[in-house]
Amino acid sequence: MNLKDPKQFTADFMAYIQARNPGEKEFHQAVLEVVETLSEFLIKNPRYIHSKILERMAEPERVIQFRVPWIDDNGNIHLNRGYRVEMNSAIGPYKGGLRFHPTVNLGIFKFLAFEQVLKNSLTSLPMGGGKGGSDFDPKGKSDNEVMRFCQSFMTELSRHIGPNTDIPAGDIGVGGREIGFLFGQYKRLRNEFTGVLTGKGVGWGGSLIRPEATGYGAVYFAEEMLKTRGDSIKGKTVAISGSGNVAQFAVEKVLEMGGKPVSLSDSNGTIFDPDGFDLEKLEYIKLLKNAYRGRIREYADKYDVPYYENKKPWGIKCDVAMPCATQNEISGEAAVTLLKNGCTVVAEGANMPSTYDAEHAFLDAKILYAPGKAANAGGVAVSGLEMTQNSMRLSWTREEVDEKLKDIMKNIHSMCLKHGKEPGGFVNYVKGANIAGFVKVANAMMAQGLV
Ligand code: NDP
Ligand code: 2IT
Repeated sequence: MNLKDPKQFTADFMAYIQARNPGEKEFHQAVLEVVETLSEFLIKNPRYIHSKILERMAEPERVIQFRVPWIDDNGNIHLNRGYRVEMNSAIGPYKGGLRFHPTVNLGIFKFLAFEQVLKNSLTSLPMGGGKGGSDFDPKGKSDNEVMRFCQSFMTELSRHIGPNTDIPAGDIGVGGREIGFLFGQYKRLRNEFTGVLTGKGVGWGGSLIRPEATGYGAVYFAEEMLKTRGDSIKGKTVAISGSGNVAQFAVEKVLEMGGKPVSLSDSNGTIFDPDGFDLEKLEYIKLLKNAYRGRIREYADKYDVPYYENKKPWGIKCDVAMPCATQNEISGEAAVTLLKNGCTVVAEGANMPSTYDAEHAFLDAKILYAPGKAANAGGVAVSGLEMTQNSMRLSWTREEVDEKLKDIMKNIHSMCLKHGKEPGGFVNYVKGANIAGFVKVANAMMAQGLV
């Protein structure tokens, strides 16, 4: 390992990661984005290098992979694969979402878990990092099929999790319905009513504002960034991708703050509403996506607005872009288009939605660019608040939780400024978030010895 030149240090470290984790391209990308912003800091603080902290952080403490058999409504047997990557427990029990999507694999869960460790550290709450899920596709399945799948999945997962060990939550394909089925099965197997999952219904241990938290938090973060340039969301045109949990509540908060959200998408295409959404249109979107589980194209039919089949929203002229669907949804080319069209703020609601090239295009253009681990930390932060409420056996009001969420997002923003400000005043939020997130976990690992 080269201990003098940050670029060579990064190259050496990545050669090690690639050799050790062959073929896991999303994991390589997530580690690269961290190492290249940390290398200078590490060279100045060699104690972390000598203790092999980064190597240890990039090696999951435990990986669980299991078989998930289930029966559909017609009596046919199906087989899926379940995963839980327990990445790091230096500052608290493993914490992070479950993703049900046919495209997942171990490398994707490792990237998500690696990011989660740093994100959870940024929230200032005592949570380690983990991630899991399955290649099960909830699309087109009946409620009973989803329930049987969740019960089978939890039957194995329940051996590995617990309110002081590992606390899963939702992510893509896992919302309130799935958390309910998973919780019910855990409770039945263990004969214990505990806060083992977050994102629960408010009537049975869930926190107010948890469904809203990721989208709201990402908009609060965008507002904090704009403040540094004496500006605000008010009056800004905002292009949003996705149409699930994060995207819907990003739209809601942008509207509340006087911005103009104009797009949403799903894996089939993008809708563009030149007049912007309003609360009534948003109600329709929520009904369409959450109750009918329909496609976003149906919005374009109803409101007679353009629908771009198989396209993402990044060709739409906007001031602010909020990718809220999935990883690598902004290509380098799309980033250049966004910049050319005058976009000056990118706040990532999704995890790693910008490709490596897109990220570097945003950084080179010196726009206000917030990586997911900072901008979307509001979701897991309110999950942390849900855990606190469960432990205390009480529940806070909407206002109390929202106030805490705002404070946490502001605090993450301040930490990014502290560690990411470059000579000349530009704030590299990627660097800021990575260093701030790393230091807390690294110091805890150093204090706890070689484990
Ligand atoms: P949802 O399942 O509610 O919504 C996901 C949305 O993204 C859907 O519109 C979906 O379209 C689209 N999408 C998913 N996969 C793909 C794909 N491969 N290609 C194109 N579109 C896709 O998930 P969330 O809103 O919860 O999650 C969105 C993002 O936010 C993810 O990156 C997640 O990791 C991240 N995140 C979520 C948090 C949370 O609290 N839920 C917290 C922090 C980050 P379709 O219906 O066609 O699949
Ligand atoms: O990516 C994420 O931060 C989440 N999916 C939320 C995790 C959580 O435990 O609430």
